[in-house]
Amino acid sequence: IAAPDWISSLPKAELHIHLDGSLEAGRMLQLAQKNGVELPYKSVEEVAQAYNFTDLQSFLDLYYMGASVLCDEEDFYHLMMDYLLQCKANNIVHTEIMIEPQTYLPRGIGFEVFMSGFRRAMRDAADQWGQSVLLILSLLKHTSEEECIQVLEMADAWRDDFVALGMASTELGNPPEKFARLFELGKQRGYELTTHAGEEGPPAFIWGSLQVMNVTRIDHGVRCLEDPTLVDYLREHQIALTVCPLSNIRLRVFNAMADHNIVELMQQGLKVTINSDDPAYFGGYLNDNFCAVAEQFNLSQADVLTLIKNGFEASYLRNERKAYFL
Ligand code: ES4
Ligand code: ZN
Repeated sequence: IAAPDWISSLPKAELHIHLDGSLEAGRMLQLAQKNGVELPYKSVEEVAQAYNFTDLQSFLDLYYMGASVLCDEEDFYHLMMDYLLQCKANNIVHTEIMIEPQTYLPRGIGFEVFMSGFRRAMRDAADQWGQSVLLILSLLKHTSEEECIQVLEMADAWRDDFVALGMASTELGNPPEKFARLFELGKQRGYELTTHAGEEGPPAFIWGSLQVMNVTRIDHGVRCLEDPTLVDYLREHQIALTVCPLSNIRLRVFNAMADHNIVELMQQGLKVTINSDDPAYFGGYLNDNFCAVAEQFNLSQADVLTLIKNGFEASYLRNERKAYFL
């Protein structure tokens, strides 16, 4: 579906994007060949056929396999630049990108390798078209808190490159309480705090994220509607939810777009934003996500503008920069 021109042409912010989730099949196959990495696909068509997910874990298995083709500085430059070119095409003037070092570190790829590639692409995009980017250090819930703390300490040498600390990956079986100490250490270091919660997990995991991890933003959070007291809390504190509509359909959080609860979330007075999550895997970048929702629910122009404005307001930009975009 092509996003209507008036939505596509509006400047937007994106707050929930995993950089590894923007690795397109064509680039993945090219890098696999170059680096001698074995993949179970021979063509872009075969990749597309394999992307038939039943839940979050079935996606994550292919997502980590895809990222295994990334090896050297140039690979990470291309990964970042490919996504930043999509930002330009989607009129995403500001983006906050999750970087997941634990996907690379076990293969002996250090911060200096991937951060050099990311920084170079970010500098080129800023020079060429003024792209605004902030990075989020995203740690993985399926790993131990001890390992996460080690990565947090490694990132001390790159502290100025990251505005926030976040968490992603397997939610079920990994409650917020598992990462209380990690987030205490993140807070001490002055990071903004966010986490995935309430995607597959229950409202209790959103409560725990707020009260134990002390986050000020929730990635997904769509299951909050099951707990009216939680909805009141999220509304009163205007905690932003970074909702990812196409992701939620592809991972069967909702069966179809018609069943998505984004309109109810907005009607409850919550600070909802629209994001792409893993666009190369879920079949759409930011404009496709806006378009799918606007079309399905016949959103008014005012609703779309509110969603876009929420993206800038909930961003981690400094107030002066934020005011410039608003
Ligand atoms: C993710 Cl959709 C989603 N949920 C949790 N973790 C993730 N990592 C990448 N995409
Ligand atoms: Zn995500």
